[in-house]
Amino acid sequence: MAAAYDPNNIFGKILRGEIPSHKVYEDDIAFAFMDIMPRAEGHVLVIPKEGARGLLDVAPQTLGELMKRVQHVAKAIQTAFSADGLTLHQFNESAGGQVIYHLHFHLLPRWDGVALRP
Ligand code: DGP
Repeated sequence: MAAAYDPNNIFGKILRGEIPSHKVYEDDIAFAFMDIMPRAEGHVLVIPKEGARGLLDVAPQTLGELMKRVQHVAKAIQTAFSADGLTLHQFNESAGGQVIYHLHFHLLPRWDGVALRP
């Protein structure tokens, strides 16, 4: 069973403005910013303002609203970076590859024949 949400995680600090980020979108539900270790040009993270650890504990209504923002930001970055496609990643718990324990979606613009960076 997953641990409780800890607001002291890095993305919680970004939401509170305690550490800087390159913001690309914000409203009452979501915040989007550039990934500090981009696996592709234009790699963006979209997070809820709600304190959720991962996919399993976020409120379903928040998740629905959040996915509308994911789609909105995806369209914007696909256009801005003239991408041929887009990959969406979302990790849960260390076994699932999660490092920062605040729910987030990775939006990765993709180009034909171009692999993700390691
Ligand atoms: P994961 O939890 O495995 O989805 O990976 C966390 C991602 O967060 C990883 O791609 C790097 C990114 N990241 C970690 N620390 C910071 C930070 O301080 N600022 C930003 N913008 N991104 C970060």
